[in-house]
Amino acid sequence: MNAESVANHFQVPGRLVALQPIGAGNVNDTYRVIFRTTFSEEQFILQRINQAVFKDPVAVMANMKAVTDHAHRRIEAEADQADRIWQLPRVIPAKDGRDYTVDGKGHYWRALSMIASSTNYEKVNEPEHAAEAGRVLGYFQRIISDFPAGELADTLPGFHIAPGYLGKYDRVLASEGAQERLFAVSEARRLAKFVEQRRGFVSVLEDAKERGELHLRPIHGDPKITNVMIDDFTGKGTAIVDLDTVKPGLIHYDFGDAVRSGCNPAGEETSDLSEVYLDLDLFSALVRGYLTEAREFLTESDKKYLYDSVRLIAFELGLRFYTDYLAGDVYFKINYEAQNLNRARVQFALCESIEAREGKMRGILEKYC
Ligand code: GN1
Ligand code: MG
Repeated sequence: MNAESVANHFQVPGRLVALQPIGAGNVNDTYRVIFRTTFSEEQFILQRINQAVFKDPVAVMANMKAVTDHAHRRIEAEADQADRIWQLPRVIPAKDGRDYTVDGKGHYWRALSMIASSTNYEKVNEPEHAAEAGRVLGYFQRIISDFPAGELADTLPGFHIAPGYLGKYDRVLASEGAQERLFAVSEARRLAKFVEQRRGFVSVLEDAKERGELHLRPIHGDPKITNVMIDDFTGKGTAIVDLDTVKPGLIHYDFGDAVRSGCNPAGEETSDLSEVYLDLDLFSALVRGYLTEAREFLTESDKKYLYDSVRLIAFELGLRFYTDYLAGDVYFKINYEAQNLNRARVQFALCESIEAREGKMRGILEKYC
């Protein structure tokens, strides 16, 4: 079934006017849909859930519904004291009352409300943007921090468990296809060395979790800069979107991901490695914004691991891209040959830059914690 006919399955008044694919996202297929009645227009987001990644789409939608219902109540309760109008996508029910619809081929689709008058950006160049990205993540984590993580399904087993990604890498590396790529591409061999030098630190967060220093909480899972919506009128952050990775995890996965994405002015897709670095002004601003909200729920041990989370998540994402390149691009969508290798090069260059700035980054964290 095509997206046009699926769009009619949801509880939206009016008739379909337009349906436009939105290129963003490395995993799901996303469309912006416009419906009109005689007097009004309604726009919403329609997504086909990638079932190669999300094996249990019903559980993904149950997590999303439970967390957004909770968060919407908190947003309402605090609205009078807030310095802005916070938004968060709402799951639009299908006409049969479910939170998704299934097409004739067994594909799962969902509809989500749009965030009004706002824009997301691929890159960050101004500290104020980075501060808003930090603030938006801290706010989201804060309003879901009292939601019991145990009630959420683990919809992506192994997600952000770095030692698991290393195990997967080792298995892929041994395959014939991977060996052929390594033999043919010198840059691929260079990245293999980069990974070898960092094996030791890959379990830093999982070890702390094992020791009971860090605890599972509800997290966003994917707070990269393109998922942060900036209000077109005020320039302030107004929402975080892309909620299909909301599940139990360490808040560090989120913090690390927000920083690796929001403090590298070159973005994820550049091919010029000389542009890639961790910008300390952006970092300082992001940390300031994040802690405005997060100070309330962070423990002393949480704070201890913030730097490590940044280094680790940049490394981990590089490793995930690199592994996917070696495996023949089976997970992340690509638009050109060797795109996943290039994405890995960017994250590893960023990781090196983070390592070189460890002292300064720890200093900034101490100042704001
Ligand atoms: C994927 O689909 P998208 O673009 O929101 C990935 C994230 C990565 C991100 C990097 C479920 O997110 O973990 O950080 O690409 N999502 C999943 O751009 O693997
Ligand atoms: Mg995502």
